[in-house]
Amino acid sequence: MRPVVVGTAGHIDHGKTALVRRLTGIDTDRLKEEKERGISIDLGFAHLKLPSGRRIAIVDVPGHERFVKNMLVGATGVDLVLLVVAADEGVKPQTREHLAIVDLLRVTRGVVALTKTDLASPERIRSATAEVQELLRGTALSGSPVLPVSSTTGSGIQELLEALDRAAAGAEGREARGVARLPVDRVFSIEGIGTVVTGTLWSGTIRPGDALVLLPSDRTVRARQVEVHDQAVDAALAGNRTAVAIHGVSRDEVARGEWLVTPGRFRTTTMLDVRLNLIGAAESPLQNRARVRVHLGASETLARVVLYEPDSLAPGASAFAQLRLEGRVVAVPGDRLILRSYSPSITIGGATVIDSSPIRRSRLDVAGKARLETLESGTLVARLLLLVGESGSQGLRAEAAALRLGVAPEDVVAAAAQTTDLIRTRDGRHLTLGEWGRALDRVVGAVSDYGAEHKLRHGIPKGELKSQLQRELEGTVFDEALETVLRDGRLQVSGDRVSLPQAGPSLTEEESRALERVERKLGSSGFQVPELSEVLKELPPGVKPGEVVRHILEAGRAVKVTSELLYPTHLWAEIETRVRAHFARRPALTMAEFKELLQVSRKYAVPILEQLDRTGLTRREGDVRSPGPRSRQ
Ligand SMILES: Nc1nc2c(ncn2[C@@H]2O[C@H](COP(=O)(O)OP(=O)(O)OP(=O)(O)O)[C@@H](O)[C@H]2O)c(=O)[nH]1
Ligand SMILES: [Mg+2]
Repeated sequence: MRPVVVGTAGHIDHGKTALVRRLTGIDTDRLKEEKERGISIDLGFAHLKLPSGRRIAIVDVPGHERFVKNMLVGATGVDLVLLVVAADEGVKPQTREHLAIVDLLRVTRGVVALTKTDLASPERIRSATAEVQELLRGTALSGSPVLPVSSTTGSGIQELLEALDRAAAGAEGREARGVARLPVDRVFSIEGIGTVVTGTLWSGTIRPGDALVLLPSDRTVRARQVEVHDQAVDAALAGNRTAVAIHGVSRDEVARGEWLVTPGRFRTTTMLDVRLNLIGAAESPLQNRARVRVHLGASETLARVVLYEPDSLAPGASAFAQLRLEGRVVAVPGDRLILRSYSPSITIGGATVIDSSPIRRSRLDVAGKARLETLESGTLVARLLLLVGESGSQGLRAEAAALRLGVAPEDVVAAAAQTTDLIRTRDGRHLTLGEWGRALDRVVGAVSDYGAEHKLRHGIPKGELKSQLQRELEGTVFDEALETVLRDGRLQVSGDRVSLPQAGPSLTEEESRALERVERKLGSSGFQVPELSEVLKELPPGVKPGEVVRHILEAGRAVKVTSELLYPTHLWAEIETRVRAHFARRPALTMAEFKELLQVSRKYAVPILEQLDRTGLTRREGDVRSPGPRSRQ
């Protein structure tokens, strides 16, 4: 069964706490001051088993107008509201304010308890019932059942339990998949256990042993023990009133308003783009740049409201706006928050988070407005396409998209599978098809540009290509794009070099003639090859010597022994054949023997032998060479 949290609401002294005690046997007024003054000040917590067997948690809130900010903390995360109205007094200011708050938080299920019926005449009970029904009209709680009860005599309590059971059965569940997110509404410490935080788990699951982080303070902690309904559990699920004993912080380092979340998955922000709704009962229009109190989860943060369109917003109206917060908050699209005026603190409206990492701006252009409209009410596929499009060639991972869209990563993967306009890279990035096509074109284009610029080279080394494009294409995106164009035959690779297919180096006639001449020269005097610088002197003015040498080497037409000695490949092969033949007869090769073998002077013999050592055909041992590892192949 889905966990359900019931929150009380209603005017001071109307009997919320007495009713909770009657229902659960738990006195939620724990503080000494509450006992002394006979009113609730802070939140109280209880739980109960309904007739169906369903367990529910109850958050009892204070009705006093000075403690509405505590009520707000209690109301956040509530699935079902238990609105308490005393029959003898009827609807009062905080009846209205609390109702407005739960309505702004989009709590859509409710039960009204008309309390203190033992103090009211049947006629009074009837008129109070009608008054409440009238009040509910036009809110999400319109049509909720109104049940007359007395906490003193117990009359109507059974019927109320049954009504709660029916309402709880229809409550929507929360997202137990995905990342854990719990607004901390209470912190205390227990001897021998340490710091304990409590709250309603908004999403995900928390298990003993989980690594978690507190935001915005950014403290890493570990869950030691997890409790739901005062019982240790293996896992608290989304929707559970949860107590977590945490290791890693002292009681003084945590406060109400922080979030206990999965590490590395949430970013705090000081700006939010929202849909703002001013309540109809607001006393005056909301002015652009007004300073307000933003209540989100258990947090309260001051902010300025930047109204994008009108300069002021009339009571009952709604508009896109940007909240510039004075502190950091943890927000996800779809989150609902409450706005109260700075002074006096009165509830003036609510807002729904649309973009939790917006750009700073004061006006919306047509495109900006269309974008917010899509993010607000587009399909998940449309919203995903929009964000992926904005991520460019970086791409957007499912987890990051999920947080920016306020859904579970699985939903992002499913949405991505529904459209042919996205591709998913091997490392999990989503790119639009257009962006992917551009990435492929960039890779091919860079190779083609390189070929045009360096006609004598056999393509561009992969590493060089990658670093050339690193500003435009993220490393893994590059790797996969290159692989794709190679597979599609748009490029070819030979060794480490990438080139256009069939695009050997294209030489001008002059260049190829020069090249031939150099090769002929190098091969014209046996093993005593002429010095390279001498050969290159004869090149015509338009041909670059360095390019010619690189071309010859890359084409495998010569072996470089020193910067001055290039041996045409057929000559080099002959040298190696002679050395192998020598080792077939003798175990060692002296310098004198080698000079004899090739009919060359020491000037050639030394560098050639060193090259043979380097390539492993020979191994130097003092003055003689013995067969190297390659000689056995
Ligand atoms: N006769 C009678 N008295 C009630 C009933 N319910 C509550 N009371 C009394 O009304 C007073 C206020 O009740 P609470 O339950 O503290 O009211 P509350 O709504 O929790 O008040 P706050 O938390 O301060 O907003 C107490 O003295 C209760 O004993 C009822 O059904 N009948
Ligand atoms: Mg109370």
